[in-house]
Amino acid sequence: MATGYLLSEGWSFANSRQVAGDVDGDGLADLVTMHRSANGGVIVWVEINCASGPGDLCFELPERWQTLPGWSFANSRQYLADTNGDYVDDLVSVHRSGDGGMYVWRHVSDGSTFLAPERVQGCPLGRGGASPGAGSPWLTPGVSSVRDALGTPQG
Ligand SMILES: [Ca+2]
Ligand SMILES: [Ca+2]
Repeated sequence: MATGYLLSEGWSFANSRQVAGDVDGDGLADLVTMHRSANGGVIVWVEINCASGPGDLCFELPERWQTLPGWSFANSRQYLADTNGDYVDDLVSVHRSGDGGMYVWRHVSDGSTFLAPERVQGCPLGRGGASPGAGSPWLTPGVSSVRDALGTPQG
């Protein structure tokens, strides 16, 4: 269970973003909060859905699932998607690079934490207006779409 929630982390609306998805694989949508760290970087918190049935609304106290000390809150955006086909949503980040391009990362959920971010896609500087597609210079060689880069659900 998380400790120091609100007090030590100083949660604020302006310095946080939320997304919802099933990150522990129980079929219920959980809340994931990306929060700007006071020391720079981003901290990822998860509130597990503990609803017991239809009409019940329950979220556990936030737990810190990941600390990303070198990441910029202002220069990144996060989404949830199952990138490896295990029916558990993973965190997907798009982060601006130092040269103005951007990279797509995935942070696979193991059901109780997000594993170390893995870069799956690079979108270099100077491609503004281009549409990623098969053969696009946006994509890693051998990858025909962003969906392929992130993984296609199995089974
Ligand atoms: Ca869940
Ligand atoms: Ca997954």
